[in-house]
Amino acid sequence: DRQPIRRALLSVSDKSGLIELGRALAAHGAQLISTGGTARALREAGLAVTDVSEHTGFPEILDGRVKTLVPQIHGGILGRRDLADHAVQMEEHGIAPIDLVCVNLYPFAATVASGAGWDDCIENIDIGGPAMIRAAAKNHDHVAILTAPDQYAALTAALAEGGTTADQRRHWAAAAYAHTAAYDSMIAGWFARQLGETFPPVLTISGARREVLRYGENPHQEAAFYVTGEARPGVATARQMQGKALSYNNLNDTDAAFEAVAEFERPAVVIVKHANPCGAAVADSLEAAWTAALRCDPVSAFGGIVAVNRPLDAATAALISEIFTEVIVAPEADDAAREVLARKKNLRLLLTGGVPDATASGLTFKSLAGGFLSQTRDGGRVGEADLKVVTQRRPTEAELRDLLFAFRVAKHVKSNAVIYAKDGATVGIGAGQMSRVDSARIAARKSEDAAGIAGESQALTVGSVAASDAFFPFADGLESVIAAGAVAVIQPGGSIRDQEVIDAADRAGIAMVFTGMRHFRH
Ligand code: 93A
Repeated sequence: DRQPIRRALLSVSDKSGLIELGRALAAHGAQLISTGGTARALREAGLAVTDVSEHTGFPEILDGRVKTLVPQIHGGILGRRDLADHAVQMEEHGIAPIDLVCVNLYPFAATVASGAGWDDCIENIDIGGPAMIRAAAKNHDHVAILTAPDQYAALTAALAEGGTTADQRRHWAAAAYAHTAAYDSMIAGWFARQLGETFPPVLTISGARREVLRYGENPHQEAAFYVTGEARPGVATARQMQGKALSYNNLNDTDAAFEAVAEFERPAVVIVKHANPCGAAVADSLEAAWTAALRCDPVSAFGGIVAVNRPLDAATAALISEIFTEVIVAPEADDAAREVLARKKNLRLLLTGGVPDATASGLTFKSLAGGFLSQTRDGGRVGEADLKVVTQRRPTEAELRDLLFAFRVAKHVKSNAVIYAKDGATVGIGAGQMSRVDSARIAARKSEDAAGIAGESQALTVGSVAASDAFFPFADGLESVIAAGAVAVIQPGGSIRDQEVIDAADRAGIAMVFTGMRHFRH
């Protein structure tokens, strides 16, 4: 049931692989029909080509806006070969059947990325190309449609076998509609951005499939990784330098870790387990930050994901590789660090080329049955000037620094989040509990465990500061933080019982500041 190709229409902006394809088609006796630039390229390679205008008897007009949008082309693509009536009509109007359409579109994305103005972008919206692609894909029973150079080899191989199979043509048709859908989403997204619409009536997000993953969150779930093309440095743009393939959970956790570490200006390390930080620290060097971050919860750090916000050096790499680590993500790594890590064959190293702007705008998505939620990324940040001291005691300078650090970490911990910190490092993290008191207690208990491992006599939370991602609805959460030994607290404030909470702080003689900003993360 193989179908030979007698006539092929080639019209491509991306001309890679074109000549080889043209040669293969010509070698199998196909007539080549092409638009301006494509015809020129084929001719220069010595191939015989019929110009579209010659084939249709109609010139390319309106500066090329109308090249292929004519019945001779679309009739040739859409006519059914199995209906006598279609054959009669085509004959009557002098329309020759086209068996292969090979088209890729005007480079709209590249034009936008180059910083081109409105008119240039509009001119790079391809109309004739998508029309031919969609037509050929619809008539896949009789027409093969190629939309990407990486499909050419299969076509060439099929020619040698006598033609394309129905199965091939169906797969190419599916890819063709994905191609035009992604193209139009890209244009719709560009319009929405130009018009300042964050949430247009229909939100079109398009992603290209990067990889089908081995499985999803669990082995019985299927999964794939799609990339949207956003230039934000991170997991989607990273180069993997070594190690096994990344799993669904690896990708998710690595993203969480890298987004968190991007919050800090000083050298910083964040260790993530199950999408939550289990240690975070800033210091004068990555090495010092790693040691401090690890101390917070060395038990959980086993098999964790480590993110750093500076080029990775050999000393830090050596320390990290002392414990079992799934992934390291860094903006860069020097040769010595690469050499150290190369000894750990399974360890995955991702280099992102940069650190994202934690305050940059962007959208996030969350799926729910029958739809999805979208919101702007939590780029919110509080500085010293935003803080309101609500207690009699004011935080010291050192406490203030730790409070702001802890609140930034809190933003990346699943709610309810309570974080204890000291000297630029977390010393206790309570995440994802249904009650804030539980988060406070769990963080303190984990800190006691960590102190035990470090051989220290008292929990690391003694003399620490504490951050809460949302207000304390009752005094009990704060009392539990005080019981753990915290001497200063940062929280959004805004509860109707704020006064009870402030009174509890004053009774204990601790300092408390309100941020006025909440950082829920679910
Ligand atoms: O300007 S168009 O929207 N009008 C058309 O009729 C048309 N036909 C093909 N763009 C059109 N094309 C596009 O031209 C193809 O999709 C392809 O990307 C490009 C190839 O042009 P050239 O062969 O001149 O390089």
